[in-house]
Amino acid sequence: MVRHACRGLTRIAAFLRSAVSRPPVATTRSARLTSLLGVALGTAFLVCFLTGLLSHLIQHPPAWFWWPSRPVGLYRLTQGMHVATGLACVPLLGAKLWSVHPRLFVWPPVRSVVHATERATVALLVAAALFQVVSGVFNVARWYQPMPFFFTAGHYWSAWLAIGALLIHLGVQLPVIREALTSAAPEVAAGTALSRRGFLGTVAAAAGVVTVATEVQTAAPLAPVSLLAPRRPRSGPQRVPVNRTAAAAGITIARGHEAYRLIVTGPARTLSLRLADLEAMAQHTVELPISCVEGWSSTGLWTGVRLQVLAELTGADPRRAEAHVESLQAHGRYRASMVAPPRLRDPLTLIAVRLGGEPLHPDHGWPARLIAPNRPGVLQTKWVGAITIRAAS
Ligand SMILES: Nc1nc2c(c(=O)[nH]1)N[C@H]1C(S)=C(S)[C@@H](COP(=O)(O)O)O[C@H]1N2
Ligand SMILES: [Mo]
Repeated sequence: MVRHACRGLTRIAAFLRSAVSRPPVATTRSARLTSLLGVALGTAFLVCFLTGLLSHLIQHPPAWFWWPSRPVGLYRLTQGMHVATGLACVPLLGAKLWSVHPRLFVWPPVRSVVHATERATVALLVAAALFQVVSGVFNVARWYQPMPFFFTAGHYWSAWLAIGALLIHLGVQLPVIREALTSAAPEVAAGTALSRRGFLGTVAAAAGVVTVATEVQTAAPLAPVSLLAPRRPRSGPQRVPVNRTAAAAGITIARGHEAYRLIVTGPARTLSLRLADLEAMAQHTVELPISCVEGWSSTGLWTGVRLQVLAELTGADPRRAEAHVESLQAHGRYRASMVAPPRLRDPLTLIAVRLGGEPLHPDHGWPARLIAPNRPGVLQTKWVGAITIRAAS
């Protein structure tokens, strides 16, 4: 793997050297190369956009939206694809920009109104695409200092800018793209250090290496080559990675603390449950992944009480009930989440008190946490202190 990556980098370097030392490549080959790269980049970008949009809808569901509870690992797959295709865009975008860079600086900069509009669209597309890729990589690396804005909102809205600019760009360039892709591939000029096929191969290899080296944070068997992944699937206490630690969330309740109560409020009555009360209720064990929006995921064996049972105890009709689950954590964006009707009565939806047969580690949400099938990690609330059950509208 490393040897392949080194060879790939050497080839890219040789290619770039030959590129700066010679005049821009012949027009046909350049247009064809740009078009081929465009197809690869466009495909990766489209998959990334759609899976990202899906993730956004799951986290902020409008009334018409419905996301199933099965298969339990579907979000793990779609979000894995989102991060994988996003990372593949890094080398593809670099290569694409390189292949057109002489034309980005043509003189005069504006020839007509149409030309000016097209250039403005390309400028917007480049800026939005770079912003997407860079902010995404920073988020996966959990490096928030360089982002003085709320990551999710910035990443989401710039995605719309990028896709809009991309559609306009495609519309304008369609004749050129069609011509470039349908005409016979010309011979590669003698003396070129690296052929077009070699260049494309190198870019594909780079995209593959970057993707695999990061994405295997999801696939345990590939963990040893996961050089770029900030999370390993089996790292962390109880062999599950931790997103936010108890200390970082300001959770002060110590393990075994007698003061803990889970307050469950429903239509007929309010329950105040000690940890021992929860443990005395019927326990169920389920195998479910934590699937973080950052692309890492890890399967755990969770044991606890069904949320449906708690809802019924407060006099709610579980067919219509929804739950607002709140953390002991006082502040922070992910301190609460909603569980809508079909998922609330799902037998796999638990207020878990154990992970891998042991009491939850404080960083995994001791004394109790929510775990439900097929949803983003941000909605799997830790350190649950209060649950409000009400009839869904
Ligand atoms: N109260 C609270 N719950 C939370 C979070 C949080 O910041 N606060 N982070 C969420 C996120 S983003 C993820 S990915 C999962 C990770 O769970 P783990 O740390 O047990 O792996 O917890 C979720 N539950
Ligand atoms: Mo997360």
